[in-house]
Amino acid sequence: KRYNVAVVGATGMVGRKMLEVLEERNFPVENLYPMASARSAGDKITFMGKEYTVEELNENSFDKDIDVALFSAGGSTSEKFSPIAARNGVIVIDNSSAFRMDKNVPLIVPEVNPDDVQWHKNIIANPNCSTIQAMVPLKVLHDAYKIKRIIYSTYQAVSGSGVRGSQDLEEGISGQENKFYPHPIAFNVLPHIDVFTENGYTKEEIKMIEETKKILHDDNLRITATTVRVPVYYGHSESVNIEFERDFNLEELIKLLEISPGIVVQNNVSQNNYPTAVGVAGKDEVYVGRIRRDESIENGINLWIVADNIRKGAATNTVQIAELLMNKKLIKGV
Ligand code: A2P
Ligand code: 11C
Repeated sequence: KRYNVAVVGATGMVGRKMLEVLEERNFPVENLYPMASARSAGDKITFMGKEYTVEELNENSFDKDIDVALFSAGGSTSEKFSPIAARNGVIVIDNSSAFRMDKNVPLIVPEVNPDDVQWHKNIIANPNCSTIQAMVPLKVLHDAYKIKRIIYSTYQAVSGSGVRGSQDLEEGISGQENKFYPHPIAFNVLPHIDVFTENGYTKEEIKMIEETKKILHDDNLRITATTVRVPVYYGHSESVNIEFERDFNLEELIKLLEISPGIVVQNNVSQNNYPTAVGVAGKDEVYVGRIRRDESIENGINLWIVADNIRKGAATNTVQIAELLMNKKLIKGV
């Protein structure tokens, strides 16, 4: 079977990567419909050796026979157009935050909660990038030792803010003033991602906390987070401290991570071997290292988790959800 696929936001940073990942993984695309705003309508893109013309997204875009639409054109575009697509029988996989916490919308990391796709009502959400990469190893450990509490501290790349974030870093390095972030990002570290809310946390921190509970199906988890922007172009790094209900054997815990799909363990510190943002750029797996007991508490562990935020954090995870639908025979196809 082959599938008619729309990519909404096909000219953006994530949309372009989605096209690249679909091509790399040989997704059986029958017809491709690249969509974007009026600004880039008419632009040409090449996909699997064929040339396509970018269409302007509008109310009638989903009148065609489209099986699945991958959306990455911002929250307001998703809010407006995903329901229109869904009503037309298109399955939307949405990379924005618009529907993630909606009770009728599954929030999926394919290695973690694949069975949740079963109850979709034509909209499926792709989690926030910093949540996705944490979920892959944490699910394995939650199943084995039952997580009680998580402390997330993140070191996130400027590409998470799109083109304007990367520009601020590049221009800042050459001595120009910051235009996008509230402070210079070049040679600096900003404890601020997305907007601040009433309780002093940022939206990014709240996303990590709430999305973790939804994906791991556990509202009792105690979670706190500090999310930080660092002057790195690609790759989010996370220091994750976990307290378990049950005791664990460190060797066994490392083995469990090593044998789990989607994870690469780089944990040989005597060889200076640990994951770095630059080292994982362009990779689809989640990398884990610096695995060590937290000796200040009973059943605690520290992990260093790194992944390419545009790939596993966005484009790859979205394409994997489409593959999951295909493998579970949940999309029609032609
Ligand atoms: P366009 O290139 O026409 O502006 P990024 O996150 O890298 O800025 O990319 C955002 C993507 O979302 C782009 O493909 C952009 O298209 C698309 N986009 C933004 N606003 C809209 C909109 N109102 N309708 C359709 N596509 C949009
Ligand atoms: C960042 N995590 O690094 C954000 C970007 O909810 O999809 C992703 C925002 C989102 O800035």
